[in-house]
Amino acid sequence: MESFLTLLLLLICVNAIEADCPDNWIKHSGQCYLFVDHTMLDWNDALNFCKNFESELAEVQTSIEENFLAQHVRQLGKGNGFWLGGSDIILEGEWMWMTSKTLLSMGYTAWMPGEPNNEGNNEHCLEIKWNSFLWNDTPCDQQRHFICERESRPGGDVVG
Ligand code: MAN
Ligand code: CA
Repeated sequence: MESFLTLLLLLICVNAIEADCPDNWIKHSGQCYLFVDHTMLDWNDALNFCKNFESELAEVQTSIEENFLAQHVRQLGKGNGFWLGGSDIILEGEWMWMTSKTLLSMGYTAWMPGEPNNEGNNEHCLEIKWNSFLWNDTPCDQQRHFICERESRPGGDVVG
């Protein structure tokens, strides 16, 4: 009985330490990610969805993060891309991560060859393609899956 209680206590503690992402979010490198693949929204609605969960559309800083996203996008996309938090809506051709307000040109990028091409002069939002995992600019009013991202908060969502 005593060892059972010890084990129970241990499990509760471990849970409290690890449960720093909400249920159904995936933890990676100190961040929490939600891959929304059950519905599709336009870019603005997707951003608002993320904000409702104290998160933002995902911003990609490194090839490690890109590879992590790619793994999940490949499994979940089934023919549709996912919105990321990049846009050139303010100034054509100047791609910006809209939450951190950093220029993509200052950091890591993974554009598909030939992108961004601003097809029809109307492509101002950034999707990660489901099959190549690379980036394309596409009209912001299209419907896509999307990826929300927030910092993980140690002990912040304690379930234990
Ligand atoms: C489609 C769209 C465009 C993209 C081209 C690439 O037309 O997805 O955004 O640039 O394909 O061929
Ligand atoms: Ca394009």
